[in-house]
Amino acid sequence: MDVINWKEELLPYQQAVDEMIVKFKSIQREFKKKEIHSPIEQINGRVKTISSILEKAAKKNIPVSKALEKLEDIAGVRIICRFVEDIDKVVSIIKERNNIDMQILEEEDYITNTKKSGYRSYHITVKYPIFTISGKRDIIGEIQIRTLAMNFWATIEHSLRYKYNGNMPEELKTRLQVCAEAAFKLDTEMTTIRDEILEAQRIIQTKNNLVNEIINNIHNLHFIANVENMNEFNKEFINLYQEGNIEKLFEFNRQLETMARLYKVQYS
Ligand code: 0O2
Repeated sequence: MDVINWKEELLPYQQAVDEMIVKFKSIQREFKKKEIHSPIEQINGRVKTISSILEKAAKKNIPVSKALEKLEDIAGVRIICRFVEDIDKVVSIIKERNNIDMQILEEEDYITNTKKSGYRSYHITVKYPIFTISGKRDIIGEIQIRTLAMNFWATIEHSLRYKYNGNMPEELKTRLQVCAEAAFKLDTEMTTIRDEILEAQRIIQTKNNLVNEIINNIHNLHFIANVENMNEFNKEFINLYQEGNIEKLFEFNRQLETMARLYKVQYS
């Protein structure tokens, strides 16, 4: 059997993970910029470790030489959502891209069909094309979509599963199943105060965007238009910010925009 050059073989998987992360982060950024609730809360990705590949191949009776070809989650991206309903939105977003920049091969809904362990998550197996210096390659990867609560449970259960290496005591399994139900109950309860949470999120986002605009305007007026009394504006901004009155901040920004128009400052 040829020696596998793992470092080289895993490189395209890393590229696929990196590219997918960039794409999902862009979607998240777009929602935030438009001050719309983003169904994507966090994005993580990883290439399976060599020991985890070997372990899974052994578990599934796959020869090591076929592991890269047969295992479908070597490239893995995880999308974490705030609410259970957000999972459907993320799934729709991915489906819209089907046959455009990725191809959906399989879907597994472990939310409706909860695993015996208590595991909940939505899995989408995709074929993702990448372009390397040797040409085009299709990488098979798995996108896992779950809520913060589901992720909390899965992370804890995963480490315990690892600790017991397939021999988890029955009592612990049962307790974990109870915890999984409690996590799902938390998700359901959170949904009932969803509007309240979304409103809080929107206020924070509006304020963040406004502060960025003000800083940008002050920066442009000072460094591009060389407007002199910007120190005064800066102080006024800090005072208004500390006062915490968003309406006054909006008014202040309008003044800056009027000045910028006067000086015909180019926005960056
Ligand atoms: P890692 O370290 O996260 O990559 P399976 O035969 O069920 O193990 P298969 O056939 O590839 O795996 O399909 P499936 O069910 O889609 O599972 C793939 C991944 O889902 C797992 O990868 C886990 O990440 C996650 N997963 C599935 N079931 C469970 C579970 O009961 N508990 C936890 N915590 N995660 C689960 P790996 O390779 O097991 O692990």
